[in-house]
Amino acid sequence: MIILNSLDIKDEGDITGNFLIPISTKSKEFNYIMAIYKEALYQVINKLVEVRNNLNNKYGYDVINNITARIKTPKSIINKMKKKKYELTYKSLIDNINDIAGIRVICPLKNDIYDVLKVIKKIPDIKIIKAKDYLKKPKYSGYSAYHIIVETPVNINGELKPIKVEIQIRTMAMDFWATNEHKMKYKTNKKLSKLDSAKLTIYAKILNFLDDKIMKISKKQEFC
Ligand code: 0O2
Repeated sequence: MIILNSLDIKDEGDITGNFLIPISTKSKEFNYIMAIYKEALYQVINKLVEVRNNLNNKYGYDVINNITARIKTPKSIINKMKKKKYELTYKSLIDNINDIAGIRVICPLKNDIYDVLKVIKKIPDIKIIKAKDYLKKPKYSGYSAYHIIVETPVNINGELKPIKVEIQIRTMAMDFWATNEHKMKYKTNKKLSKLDSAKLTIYAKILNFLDDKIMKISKKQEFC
């Protein structure tokens, strides 16, 4: 059960204003921006918990297994901005980094992902501004998921401003692969060998194949 409290955002400046100064992750501006994204994250999670309850009641099984969320760490934000060669200003951060607030929705099967998407599209106040279907076209690494960037209105100094939140929707199999691959690739000091990377890509393909096969059996059962 997720229990969420709304944040009290204090007036520290204007998020849409001239945030053209260099980023300092220890500054009050940085913390202020993170607080705004936290508020956006809370709003979207609350809506997704409702989606989960409605879908689970409708279908009588867990269409959404799990919802997790995080605010990107300052280190990860700066690394991504450097890697993508973005200007290290607050404006650039807000304009370019779409996953400061990130949510992961885990479903049992691929078709559940599309059911969840259909419901998200109907949520009032949630606007999908970008979608990437890595189910139809997995990434070179083998990574597969459905990504959407949504905007949710956050009250900042009495004005509603659209704030971006990334939602990654994966099957349990995709999540198993991505979580382990991410840990092996980025969270240890040892570099993964080319051979092991190639093996992981093949294993992603095998899992994708199994996802399809199990979905087919599950669909057949529905019509019996
Ligand atoms: P972390 O640690 O998960 O935050 P955008 O600017 O939103 O259009 P972006 O974010 O550059 O595009 O790329 P994309 O592909 O939409 O999303 C990137 C995120 O997807 C990554 O975030 C990962 O969470 C996940 N992802 C993408 N490719 C892979 C992969 O090959 N393996 C794994 N395990 N995850 C992947 P970050 O910021 O890289 O990391």
